[in-house]
This record gives sequence, C-alpha cells and structure tokens, in this order.
Amino acid sequence: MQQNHKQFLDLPPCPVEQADAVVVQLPLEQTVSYGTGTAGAPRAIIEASRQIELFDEETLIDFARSPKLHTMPPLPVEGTIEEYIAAVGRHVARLRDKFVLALGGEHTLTYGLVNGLVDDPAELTVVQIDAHADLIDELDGRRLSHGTVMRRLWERGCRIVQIGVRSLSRAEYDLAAADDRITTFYAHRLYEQWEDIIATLGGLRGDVYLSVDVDALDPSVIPSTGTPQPGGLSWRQAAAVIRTVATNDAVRLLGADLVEFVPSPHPPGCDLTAARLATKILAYWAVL
Ligand SMILES: [Mn+2]
Repeated sequence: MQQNHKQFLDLPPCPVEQADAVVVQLPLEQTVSYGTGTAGAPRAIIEASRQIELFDEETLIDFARSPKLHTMPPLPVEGTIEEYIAAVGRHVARLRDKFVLALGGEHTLTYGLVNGLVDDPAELTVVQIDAHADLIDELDGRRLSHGTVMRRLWERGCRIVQIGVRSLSRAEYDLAAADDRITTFYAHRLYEQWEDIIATLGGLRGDVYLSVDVDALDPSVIPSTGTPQPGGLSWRQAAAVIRTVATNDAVRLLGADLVEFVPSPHPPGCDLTAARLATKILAYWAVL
C-alpha cells in the first residue's frame, strides 16, 4: 500500500492490519450549494494535525502509544456521485473491525460510509451534529446530495438524532416532528434542552454512527464551511456531545465523519480547529 502520503498527527505509519482506527480521506465536492473548497479539507486537516500534541489532557490518551492509527491515502474522486458513494462504501467495508474516522468532503459521503459499515441500517442510530437537517427529498434535481443525505438514511431505516439544527424547510420540520425515528434538538433551544440532549445521547444503545458537519459549530469557532449559519454550538458543547456518545458503554461506535470543512488560509488556526475536532473524536472513542 502507498505510504508516502502524510499521516494524521504526523505519527509513524502503522500497517492497516495492526491499526485500531483508520483515518480515511474523501475529497468529494460535487453537490455543494454555496461556498466551495471542501475538496481540500482532508489534506488541510491532516497537514494541521501535525501541529497537535499527541497527548490529550482531557482523556489522558497518548496517541504515541495507543490507539494505533493508520491514515489511508485519499480515495480519488471519479465517476458520478452515485458511483463515488458506492466506492466509499467498498473503501470502508473492509475496515469493519476498525474504528473509521472519515475526513470529507461534502456531507453526502455519510450515505456511503454508513452503507459500507453496516449491513442493516435499521439497526443503526446516526447522531448528526449539523446546522441543517439534511432531510430534503430532492435538492437541485438530485436524490443524493449534501441536503438529502439524512433523508436517504432515514428511508433505509436508520434512527437519527440531530443536534444544532437551525436551517431547514417546513417539509423537513414536519417530517422530523411527525416521525418517531427522528429526534431533532434545535439550536434555538440548546440551552433549555441541554440536559435532555445529554440524557438522550447517554441513553443510546447498540450500534451508533457519528456524523459531524462542522457547520453545527458556531461560525465564531469554525467560520470556514460551505453554508455557515449563526447561533451554533460552542467548542465545549460540541465536545460534550461527542464525548457523551463516544464514552457511552452501551454503545458500539462504528465510525465517524467530519464533513463540510473548507480550509482557510486566514486564519490558519481554523484548519487546526478542525484537526483538533477530529483528534477529539478519536480520543473520546479510545478512552472507553
Ligand atoms: Mn450537513
């Protein structure tokens, strides 16, 4: 396997067979609606991760020791979006005995990642941290896009818990309100519902997949994303949500993605913030 690409956290390359967790790079950018640039995100996040301490002061995880990470080279974007999403599924299906952390790329990727990691999505809960509900039936004539990805997963039977939503259509709102497989925690009620959010995530059981759209965070934390929305999660709130899911010992966390980030030359610190978020996901997963 090609080994001359950069490794997450600048760790020495670890053979994939020996790895506990695998970082996959998926530079897909085909159905974005507004700002562009997310294709460059995997590379920028890995580059910035090389500046991050291997020791995490919160979990006491030391990535120099454990868990063992393997960073795969980017999966080249080829063909139609449907073909690429199918390729993403095949790319991660052989990693089912590992924890998969996927760096996007646009949110559409989550559909391929979930299909690659589980046989029956009806057994899965997707925890989606996102400013947008992504429950549209069809966007710009497309059935598969960043705005429809959770609708497609819901159709396959997934339960979905959404946190931080503050931009959606009336049709999406009505679907979320009426359907008992969708639980939506809106950003405007984040403070009053905080204990409910933590209790819901702490009460999850079984197989869970975590999807982190960086636009869930407030633009004061991560301004560089395709469609930013004011009034989002603080860094601490996002970290607490991820920690509650990943350290829930009744949950088997199969994988996670970090999507819709746009690399930002000014300030370079924003790339570092996205890389730190990816590192936190791995640390919380590993501490269990
Ligand atoms: Mn999204």
